[in-house]
This record gives sequence, structure tokens and C-alpha cells, in this order.
Amino acid sequence: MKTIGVIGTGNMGADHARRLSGKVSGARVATVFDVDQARAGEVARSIGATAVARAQDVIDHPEVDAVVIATPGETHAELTMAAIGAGKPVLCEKPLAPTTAECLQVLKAEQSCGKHLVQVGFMRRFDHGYQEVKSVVEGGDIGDVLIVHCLHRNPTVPPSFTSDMSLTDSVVHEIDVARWLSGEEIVSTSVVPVRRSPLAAPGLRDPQLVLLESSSGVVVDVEVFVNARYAYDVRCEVVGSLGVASLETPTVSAVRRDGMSRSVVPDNWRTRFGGAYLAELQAWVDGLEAGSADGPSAWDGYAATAVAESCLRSLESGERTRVELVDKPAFYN
Ligand code: ISE
Repeated sequence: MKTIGVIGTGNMGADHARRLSGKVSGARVATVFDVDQARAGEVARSIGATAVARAQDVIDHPEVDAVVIATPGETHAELTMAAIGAGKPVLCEKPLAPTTAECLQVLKAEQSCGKHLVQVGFMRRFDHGYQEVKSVVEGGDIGDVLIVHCLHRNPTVPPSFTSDMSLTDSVVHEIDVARWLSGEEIVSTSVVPVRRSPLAAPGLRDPQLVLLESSSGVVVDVEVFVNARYAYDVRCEVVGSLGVASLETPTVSAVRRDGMSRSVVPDNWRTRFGGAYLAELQAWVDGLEAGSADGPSAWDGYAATAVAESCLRSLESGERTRVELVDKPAFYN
């Protein structure tokens, strides 16, 4: 049995804490922290854990074997390095850090401790549909991968959501999927200007169209539209030289009536990827037990942030921008 500490008990952290205490086998949550102490207390009570006063108290807690970080992105690097400093494995929500400079510090800390302790919360890699698409691609059924078409639509976003966040918070998932599916690094990015939706908040560029190019020339296009209104809709189609593999939206029921068929589309990512989050946590806990981890690494977190930074430069300049990536340390091979 692994004992977990959870730092950050907003929606994501609270979901993780509840899954770890009720649904993931081989795990329990002993302690949680949140800057909002009332919120932390409520989550702690609901799962029979204790709430502590500081994030560092979770990391230092003698019973805690491993830590989940689900705080805002700007705090991720510091907390992840604190966990590494204590020699404790950490599952850090994406992004590993908002800047490559901070990600590189995490890589350095992990390498100096000599152990793979960091997994980044790119949960789509644990979604059944994405896994099937990947196995088709890897099995060679559709030949050489040429193009990947992606859609990422959110019904709405809070007023604090910015044009940059469409890239660093939303498209970062497609960046990871593109690297994972192709097994290649992304070498350039372009953000194409699109007519604004009249429903987007003032100043928000929405939708946006992003082009990512991999080292062998695979082109990934991503429509990100965070005011799509009708539902949460994520799609992915891989075009190969012999055929096409596409991700289907999981449906559990449909109504047919009056010559039409109506099925439910999830309204948010917590519903759409609920199964993926659970599988991600189970795999992480199993890896802790076995002493091996093969989820998205700190390198994957760094590379995704590097591509997102390149997207930000493309957004600003309107030009195709090269991704700046350091050489991959052998530690991450
Ligand atoms: C959010 O932060 C997530 O991580 C969701 O998975 C993504 O779909 C959404 O666009 C992001 O804002």
C-alpha cells in the first residue's frame, strides 16, 4: 500500500485525492494541503485524511511515500523540486512548469538525484481511445504517418483565460499527443490568425489554428476553440499512407427519434477523461509499487513547454517559429 500526499485541492486535486482514496487499488491519501484551508479541510474530511498548513508539510510527512501536485502551474517547478529533494516520487499536473527555464531546473534536480521520480499529468496517454490509435499507428496498419488533425473545443472558459492559455493550457495536450503518437520531437510551430468568434471575451483570440511540424515532416494541425458552447469535444485523426486512424468520442447511450439519432457529448474534460485520470493514477501507483515508472517523464514535460513557448512566439510574430530544445540527456532515453 502506498501512502500519497496531495498538494492542491481545487477541482483536479480533489478529484485525484478522491480517486486515490476510493478507486485506485494499493493507495491511500494521508494528507492534503491547499492555500484555501477550508477547501483542503473539506477534502481531507471526505476521505479520512488530514489537512496540513504548508505544502512542504505534505512532502516531509513521514508516512507519505509519494506526492501529487495539482496547484496552479507557476508553483509546479518549486514543489516538484522540493519533492525530488526529499527523494519522493511526484505526479505533477501539466504543465511541468510554464517556462523552459524552470523545466530545465527540474531536469537538473532529477538527474542529480539519479532516480526517475517525476511523472507529468498528460492523462490523454492513458485514455483508451488514444491508446488504440497509438497501437494502430505503431502496428503499421495505416502506413507512414503524414498528417494529424486535432480539434480541442471547450464550451466556455473563465474570464481570466487568455489567448496564451489556449496554447499553454489547452494545446499543450495536443503537443504531448503529437510527440507521443509520432515518437518524434516537434521542430517548428505556426499560429494562424482566424476570424474571432463574437462570443469570445474581449481581447481573447478564439478560435486559433496551430500547426506543429515534427522532425520527419509530419504536420499536426490543431483547432483550439474555447468558446465552442455546444460541448467539450476533443478529436484526433491520424492520416497515414495506407489509411486513417481516428479517435471516437466515447458514447454510452443514444436516442433515435423522428428520423434522427442523438447522442451525448461530454460537457467538460473531467467527464470526458475521467477514465484516463483513473488509469493514469492506477498506473502511477502500480509503478511506485514495482519501483518503475513509464508515464510521461520530466523530459516530456520540458519538451511540451518548449513547443508551447514556440507557439507563443508564433502567436506574437505571426511567423513560423523554430522550437528551441536542448539535447536530450541520456538519463531520459
Ligand atoms: C484544462 O486545463 C485541461 O487540462 C483540459 O484537459 C483541457 O481540455 C482544457 O482546455 C484546459 O483548459
